[in-house]
Amino acid sequence: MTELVTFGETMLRLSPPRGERLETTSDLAVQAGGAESNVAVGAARLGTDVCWLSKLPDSPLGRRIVNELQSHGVQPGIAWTDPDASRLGTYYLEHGGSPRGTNVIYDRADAAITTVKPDELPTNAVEKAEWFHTTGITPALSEAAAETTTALLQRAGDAGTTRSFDLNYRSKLWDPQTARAAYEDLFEHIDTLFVPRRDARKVLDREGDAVEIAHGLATEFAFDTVVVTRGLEGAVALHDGSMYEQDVFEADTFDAIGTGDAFVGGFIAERLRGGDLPAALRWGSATAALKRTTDGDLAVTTRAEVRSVIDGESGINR
Ligand code: KDG
Repeated sequence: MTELVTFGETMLRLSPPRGERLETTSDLAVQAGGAESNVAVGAARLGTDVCWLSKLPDSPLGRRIVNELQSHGVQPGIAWTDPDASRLGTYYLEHGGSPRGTNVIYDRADAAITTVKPDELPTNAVEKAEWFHTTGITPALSEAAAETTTALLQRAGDAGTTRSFDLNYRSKLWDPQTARAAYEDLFEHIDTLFVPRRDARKVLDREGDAVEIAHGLATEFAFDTVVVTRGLEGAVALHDGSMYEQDVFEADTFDAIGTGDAFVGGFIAERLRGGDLPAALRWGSATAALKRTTDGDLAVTTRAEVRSVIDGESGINR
């Protein structure tokens, strides 16, 4: 039975090799990338039965995305569209290096998902699953995507499915005021909120440290669990009145994109296996550390590797 369902846009990620510029490169690595499918892959690789819902053009490009995600064990629940009437979103990623930042360029306007409707998706998967996850990127894509996000969260809630939401504010998609209003409308449907501390400050106008932010949000919106992530300073989680803290596991950062999604995938996978909050934070943090060591959006890892990180074992395996 499907344990976890995620919903959102997946794009083709096109990136030049490190040290090359988009302006001049003749090589682009082609990979699948999208916050909600990144979470799906992270959890599937750890043994969770996962279905990812999306809308894609029925073209070689749409099938390319599905093939890649399926290869990691994710079951697709796709509304396929006429490829002549819709398109696949793409994003370009140019890796940075001090003093030049990493640059993301979206080319996703009018992608197939911008016309998504709940009834063209296999929403019974959401009702039957134990957990439903989506992010604050999806409602930024279009009115239809925002309405579908609300409808799926409502259906999940009515069916008793646990619902989680990662704020994932993207400044290239909308402004903080519009995003905040949309997020706050969704909060009544959310059980577990993941929120990067910088987004809580910038978009939700929260002050104070991560612990104060978690308490403030849990009190105001009655979340069951609030996880505030702090980049390299680790994460805190408030659940049932108790606060838990988790450091990051050290890792050489090869590619940071997708780290937050890997954390969420590891966290949900462990909660679904019956792990408590501290265990879920450890699994999230260790999965995120492993993600940082590899190229691409996806946390291509195994349970054994995550366990080794948690147990402090690393080095050469022979
Ligand atoms: O969290 C990683 C995402 O930012 C990346 O996969 C692209 O989904 C993406 C987005 O909308 O930024």
